[in-house]
Amino acid sequence: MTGSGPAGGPRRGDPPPDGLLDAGERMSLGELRAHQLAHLRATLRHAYDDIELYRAKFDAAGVRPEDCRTLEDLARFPFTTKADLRDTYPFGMFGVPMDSVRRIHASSGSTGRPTVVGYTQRDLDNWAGLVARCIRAAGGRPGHKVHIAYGYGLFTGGLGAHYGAERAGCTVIPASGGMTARQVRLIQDFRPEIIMVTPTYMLALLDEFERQGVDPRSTSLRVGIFGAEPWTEEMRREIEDRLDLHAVDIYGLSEVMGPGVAQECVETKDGLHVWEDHIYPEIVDPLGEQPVQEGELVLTTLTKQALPVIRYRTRDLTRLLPGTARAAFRRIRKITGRSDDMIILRGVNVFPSQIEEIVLRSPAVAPHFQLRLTRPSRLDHLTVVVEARPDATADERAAAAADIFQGVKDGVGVTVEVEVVDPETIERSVGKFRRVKDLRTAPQEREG
Ligand code: DLL
Repeated sequence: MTGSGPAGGPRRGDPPPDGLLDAGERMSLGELRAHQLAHLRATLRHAYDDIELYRAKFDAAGVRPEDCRTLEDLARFPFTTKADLRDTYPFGMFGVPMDSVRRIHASSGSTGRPTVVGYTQRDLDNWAGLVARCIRAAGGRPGHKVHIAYGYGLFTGGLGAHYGAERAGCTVIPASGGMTARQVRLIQDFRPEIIMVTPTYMLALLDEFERQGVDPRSTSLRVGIFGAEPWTEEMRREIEDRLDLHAVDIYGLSEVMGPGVAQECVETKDGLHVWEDHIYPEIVDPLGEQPVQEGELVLTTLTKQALPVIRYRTRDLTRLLPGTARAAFRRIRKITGRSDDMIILRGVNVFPSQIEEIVLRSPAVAPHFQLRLTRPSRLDHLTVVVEARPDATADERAAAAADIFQGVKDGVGVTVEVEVVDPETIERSVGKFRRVKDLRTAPQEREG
């Protein structure tokens, strides 16, 4: 879907009326920079005074909070990584007494200890305010119903979206993830205008609509706010075409806050505005740690009390772009992948999103695919396993396999095997989907 939007919903070129922008969004660039510097200095002071790990790191690097006189001085301070949070598990990086912590979330962490994060009441208020801002930027308005299918629980997706939607004056339908058939019935019966869900689970919901004989384009949904995992422009087109809604991107991570760190505006759909009045972005070279235009996103919180983070290495790869729909806030380009998701195949860096672009161009296959990494001999071998569309003929399936093989060879520069499998044979996720299945017996050291 391009051009004007679906009937009854926001249209492209329809920014929120001025009355719907909050005070942070109305700051001029000069006001924003002054606000950032004041809050950055206070955050560095808070981290140094109240959190042992930061004091040790700053001392080791020979910097003190008062050395930060301009925003550029932040580059003199040490980075924070996920390992710092793991090493101080569970609460060692909290900067306030435990009785001021109102909520805890944790990221599951595929290996080892989870990372635990905490929020004061003010942190929760700020978070809800930022998610509300995201929902308005996506076209949400007071009175809209928001179906939330991000998981509730320790994951920040469900509750983060929930309080933001309430703050935006919307009616929340807290569906959480799973029970796909029921989700579809709820959407039919409650008629929400907005859905917040991972893009891969949206695909599972779409299939379920079709299975129940419901045309997804006939639903009440007008806006989808998709995040928690990478997704491509090709995926946006697929979802917008099948659902007749605006698909916009929301970014965030638990260590920094949760969903709502950055958001795409519906009127431009040109990358995600970082809400810089609360979070300060930098881009560094993932290996050399030098500032660069394109590389790893590094984030510093400016207002957080319970868990301030200084120069957090997100591992997410993107670039910073000037503001558009919200002029003072810089944008990040859609995240193409994480440095830890990168597969190095015979010396070539391969990201799952590159394969997604190619797979989604093939009309005979469905957007459900997985990458299987094996090591049959001494060399790694990548198989793209992708589902056929239900109506695809054997010839069409063979042609799709050949197209994907050639597309990956020409576009990415590696030789892969392509297996087109029957519909409904690849596992579905109800939240974040693990695109890469690593079946090598001795996994290679991953970058990052
Ligand atoms: O995924 C928070 C979230 C919930 C964001 C709901 C958006 C919507 P974590 O579980 O800590 O938090 O995972 C954070 O997920 O570092 C990225 O690698 C990835 N990620 C999140 N949003 C996007 C996005 C939540 N829009 C990690 N595009 C991040 C690409 C994303 N990757």
